Amino acid sequence: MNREQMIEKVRAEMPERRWLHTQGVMETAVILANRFGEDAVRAELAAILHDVSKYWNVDRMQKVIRDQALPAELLLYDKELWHAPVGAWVAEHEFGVADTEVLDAIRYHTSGRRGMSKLEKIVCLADYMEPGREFPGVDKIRELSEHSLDLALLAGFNSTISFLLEKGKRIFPLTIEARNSLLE
Ligand code: DGI
Ligand code: FE
Ligand code: FE
Repeated sequence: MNREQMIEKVRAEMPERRWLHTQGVMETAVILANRFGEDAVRAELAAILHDVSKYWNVDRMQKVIRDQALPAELLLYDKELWHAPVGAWVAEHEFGVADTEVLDAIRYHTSGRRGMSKLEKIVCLADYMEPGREFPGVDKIRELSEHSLDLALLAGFNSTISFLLEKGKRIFPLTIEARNSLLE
């Protein structure tokens, strides 16, 4: 599948506003890749696909998690986390993506994890700070991203963790590990 076909197929999976978000993540991921010395084509590919299953219903995501033996622990945490590993599976099996690092960038774009690759960090950070994003602290994240991928991403995880604490929600262990790992 070529880039244009992929874009059309992803676009058909989501409402227009999510497609606008995806385009913002694509542009931002390319800028960050060029800034921090990563392959912009792979960063853009991961960005195109990162939210491909965001609008799947819960049953459909649960089925992929169970049938494809994705980590069952996910089912104990917020369902907002599920579209990332499910998306990686879809990217591989429905879009023919074979690059495991691109697949991991999709898989960990929401939760993060310990010892993230540069490509994983870029996609995760682009998702936080694309031009359409508005939340308290996003401008600080954009500012930090001018110089430091790690400090900007750390600020992103801090903001998510604070948000989850405020809402009284559980925090997926990989997110805690991602934050600790950036602090080390
Ligand atoms: O899919 P997007 O909206 O573009 O962004 P995302 O994939 O980063 O999803 C973020 C949502 O996931 C955000 O509303 C917070 C929620 N979430 C729930 N539990 C956790 C979590 N995010 C992280 N990083 N860790 C969690 O434990
Ligand atoms: Fe997402
Ligand atoms: Fe996203």
